[in-house]
Amino acid sequence: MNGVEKVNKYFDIKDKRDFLYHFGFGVDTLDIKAVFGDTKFVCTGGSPGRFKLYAEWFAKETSIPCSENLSRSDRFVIYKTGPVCWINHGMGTPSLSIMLVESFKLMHHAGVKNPTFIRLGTSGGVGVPPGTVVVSTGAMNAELGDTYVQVIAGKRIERPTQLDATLREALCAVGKEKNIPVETGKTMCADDFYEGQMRLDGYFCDYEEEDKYAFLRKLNSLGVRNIEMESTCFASFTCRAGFPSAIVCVTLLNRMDGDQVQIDKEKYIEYEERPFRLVTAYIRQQTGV
Ligand code: R2B
Ligand code: URA
Repeated sequence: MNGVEKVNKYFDIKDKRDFLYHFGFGVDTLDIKAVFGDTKFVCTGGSPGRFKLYAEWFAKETSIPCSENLSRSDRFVIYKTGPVCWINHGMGTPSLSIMLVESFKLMHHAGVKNPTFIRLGTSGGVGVPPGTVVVSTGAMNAELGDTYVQVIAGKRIERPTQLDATLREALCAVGKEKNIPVETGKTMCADDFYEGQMRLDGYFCDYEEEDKYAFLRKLNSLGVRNIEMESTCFASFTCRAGFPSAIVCVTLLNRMDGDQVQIDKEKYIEYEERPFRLVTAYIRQQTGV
C-alpha cells in the first residue's frame, strides 16, 4: 500500500511506559501481549451498545467465549472474541482518531503485525434504498475532496483516503453469497449530522430545500452512495499504518426521501445486523473460526 509510515520515533522507545489513556490501561497495568496478541481483526463502529451486542452475537455464532469489557475507561468499550476485537469509536472523526491511535498502539504493544480494520457503521443513503449495505470504494471530505484534512501546528494537511480493493471485493462477494443487499460507492464524511449533511430538520438552516436536493444529486453524480461521519479519518489512518481496511455501513434512510431517522426497533435491528452478518461471514471464511 502507498504511503505507509513508520511508527513514531518518540513513541517507539523501549523504556517508555505507554498508557492508553482513553482505554484506561497501559503496558504497566495489563499484559497486553497475552490478552491481545492473537488479534487478527479489529471491528469498530460508533455505538458502545451495538459493539457489545456484535461481540456477543459473534461469540454465540462461533462458540468462542466473549471477554468482559476490557476497557478501563468509560470512553470506549473493548470486547474480544478469539481473533476479533470489537471496539466502539463514538461519533465523528475527533473521537474516532483517538480510538484508532490507541488501537494501533495496542496492536503494536501486542506484537500484532498486520491487523485488518473494518468499520461497521450506520449512514444515510444517497439514492439507495434503506437497508442497503454500502461497502465504500473511497472516502470524500465535506469539501468534496478525496482527502482527510488535519490541522497540525496551524497548518492544513491533506492525506489520501485509500481503502483496500481486495478486501472490498471479498466483502462484496460474501454479501452476494449471503443475499445481503450490497452496493459499492463513495462515502461522504460530514463534520456534523445536521447542516453538514444538508438536513432540513436541524435547529439551524440557512439554505433552502432545493439546495439540499441539488447537493444530494451532485453527491450522487460524483459516485457517493452514503453519508456518515468517520470515513475519511478511518481510511487515512489505516492507510498510513499500512493496515488493510474496509468501511461497511448500512443506510438507515434514503436522504432523497427525508431527513428524520425514524424506523421501528425491529427494522433497526434487522438493518444493524446486516453489516455484522456480512463481516462475520467474511472473518469466519478467513480464519476458520
Ligand atoms: C453514523 O451515525 C452517527 C450519527 O448518527 C455517526 O457516527 C455516523 O457516522
Ligand atoms: N448517520 C449519519 O451520519 N447520517 C445519517 O443520515 C444516518 C446515520
